[in-house]
Amino acid sequence: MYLAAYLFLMNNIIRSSAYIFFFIILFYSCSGSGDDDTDIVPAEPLMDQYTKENDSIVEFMKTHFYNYEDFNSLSSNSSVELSIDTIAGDNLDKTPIFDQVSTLTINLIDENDELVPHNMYYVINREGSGANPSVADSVFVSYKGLTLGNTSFDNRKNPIWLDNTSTVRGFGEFSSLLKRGDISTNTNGTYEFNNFGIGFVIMPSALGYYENGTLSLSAYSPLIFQINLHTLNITDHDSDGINTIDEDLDGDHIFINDDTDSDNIPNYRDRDDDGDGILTKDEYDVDGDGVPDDSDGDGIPDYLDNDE
Ligand SMILES: [Ca+2]
Ligand SMILES: [Ca+2]
Ligand SMILES: [Ca+2]
Ligand SMILES: [Ca+2]
Repeated sequence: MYLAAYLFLMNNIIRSSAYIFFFIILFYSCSGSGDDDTDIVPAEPLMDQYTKENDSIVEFMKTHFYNYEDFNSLSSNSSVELSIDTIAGDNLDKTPIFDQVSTLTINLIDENDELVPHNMYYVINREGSGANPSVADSVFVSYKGLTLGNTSFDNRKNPIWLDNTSTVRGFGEFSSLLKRGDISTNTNGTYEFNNFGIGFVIMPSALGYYENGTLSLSAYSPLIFQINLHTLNITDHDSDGINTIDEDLDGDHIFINDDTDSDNIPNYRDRDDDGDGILTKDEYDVDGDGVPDDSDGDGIPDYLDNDE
């Protein structure tokens, strides 16, 4: 399975009835082999599912260790592949993952519009040397995806570009905690990355694929991703002069729910954000002082104001 291709279904399903509609269409079109008796099983309630999964993640972290000793001797231009095993037998003296992780909490909204904080647990083995990507940026990454049962469901040894707005939520959130590496060019013209960020994260399924199982992944699987963040690209998806991260007006890290002119094109894809017929790039900062213009002084910048 290819992570980027799976898009952002999880966020959409929880957030937007419009996208629930979209997903149902997709579901029917995928299963459309003439079987009209197929029922759609409603997704599990988010709060119950989270509680259950968080318990198993915590239990997993207390009973397992990772190959942390291998990360002590990292060379600057390479990584070490994450491997996880049970604390037992010869490994009884190993430090459990539970004692080594930090926690990042992501707030999701459930089917009743209630806030359900979701913990992700992570280890950063090497911070990286440059800037962090945002959750809106594109990242050049190699990665490995594991289940708690130690099945590898997705694996990229050679780095590829992924758009953080299109990966599963937890992947983008965690990659934004890592920093990019330095690029050096060798005498033969090839280039390599040095001191890039390396780490892994363990997340509940609502930050992954939730009820969407695949051939290699069962529904409601908590996920483990090891990510090597080689470099990044700051994105402006609609080329309107405003970076995508700055088009998330409510700052919730979800980009499809900011739509100033309610034309069903979210701002990060909309070249005329307020729908007044003037392109955002032509009214954002006409005087070039680096501050968005506000002609009528009403506190709403012109590019979001259709009556300035
Ligand atoms: Ca938003
Ligand atoms: Ca825009
Ligand atoms: Ca406009
Ligand atoms: Ca305007």
